[in-house]
Amino acid sequence: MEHLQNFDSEIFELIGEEKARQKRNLELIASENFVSPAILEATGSCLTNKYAEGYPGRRYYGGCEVVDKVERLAIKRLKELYGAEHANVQPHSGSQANQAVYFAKIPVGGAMLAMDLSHGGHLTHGSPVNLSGTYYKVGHYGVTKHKEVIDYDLVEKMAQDLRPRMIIAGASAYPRIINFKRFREIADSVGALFMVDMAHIAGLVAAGLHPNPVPYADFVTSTTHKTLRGIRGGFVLCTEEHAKAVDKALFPGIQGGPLMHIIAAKAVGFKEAATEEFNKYQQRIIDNAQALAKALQGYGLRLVSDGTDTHLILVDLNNVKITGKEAEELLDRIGITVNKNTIPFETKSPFVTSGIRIGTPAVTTRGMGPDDMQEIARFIFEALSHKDDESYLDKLNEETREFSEQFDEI
Ligand code: DSN
Repeated sequence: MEHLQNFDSEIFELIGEEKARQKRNLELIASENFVSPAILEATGSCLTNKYAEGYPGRRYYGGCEVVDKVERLAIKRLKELYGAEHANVQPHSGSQANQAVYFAKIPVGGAMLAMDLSHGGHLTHGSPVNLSGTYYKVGHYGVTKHKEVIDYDLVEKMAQDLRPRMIIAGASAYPRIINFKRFREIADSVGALFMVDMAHIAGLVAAGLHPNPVPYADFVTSTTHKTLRGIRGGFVLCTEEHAKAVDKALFPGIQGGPLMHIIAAKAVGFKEAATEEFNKYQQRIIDNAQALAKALQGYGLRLVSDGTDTHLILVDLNNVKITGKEAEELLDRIGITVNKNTIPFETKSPFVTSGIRIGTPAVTTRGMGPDDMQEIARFIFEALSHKDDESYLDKLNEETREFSEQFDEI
């Protein structure tokens, strides 16, 4: 980065500072990961210079013959990865992928049924503070009180009452496998369209470790950067029947020019995700999450739904008398990064919360395995139990630094 260093030492130094932070800390945010050097190189390429509004072969600018090939390759790889009929690789984010599907298919004032944010859903699934909750009439389902798994009977009942235009499955803090077949049956029973937002589990799905929603859903949206370990961005998959409507809703509906350097980097990520090595990596993510879940339970911590089938764990902190906000700050203090998270039937505000969400994709990318999860669980438990003991926290901070140094640089 010599040009950057020479021209803008302030930004150069801040990038260095962030790199050191990423290397120093134990990154347990379930939605974060570290991309490969090949993906970083594609992102930093000259493709950023090109405007290409439109789609391959149908652009509003000249000079698109090369970026057309890039986008076609990304589309081909993505369709093959998930067995989809149609793919749009232009969404700048998961939010915009979702918005494009809504804009294509739900008239303003129409109804959608989606998972409640505090039960693990997502802001863009009809939260009142999001565009989706402002433009549409929204019903929210959740998890059962006892087992804390999706209440499919409730989904069915709400679908019959609400008669939504679209039912949405997918979550950002749900540790269990989602039954897409059941959702499809419910959608069919009320004549609703069915969308799955698989952002969190896209890597697990690509590796065959979580059921693929594509055979069941009319639309599948995703980000590219969580378990999938690609560049930051989004995509939409759909059946041929809805292809034109989705493409039109994305551009010119809600976005302008596609980010061609990002689309190239997405294509590299899809190539990585089609390898046997990637499948093994995804299995390690799950093994690590399950090892960490067991170890945390061994320390008496309560996990929502009693464990995990995926890459993430939701810890209910009520029985250790600490809020999610305090736990997030405390763990930051010892070099462990997590996020506070609401839990089902939450009683605290989203700024405080009763839980933390923990994910294993990033630490798995750095080469950590199930034995290392025992150590991470110990760090977490000891921090939570010594929250007012500054010298103990200093000691833990030193221990996590030494621990982190043993693993791959990112
Ligand atoms: N921000 C993402 C997450 O952390 O799950 C969802 O958009």
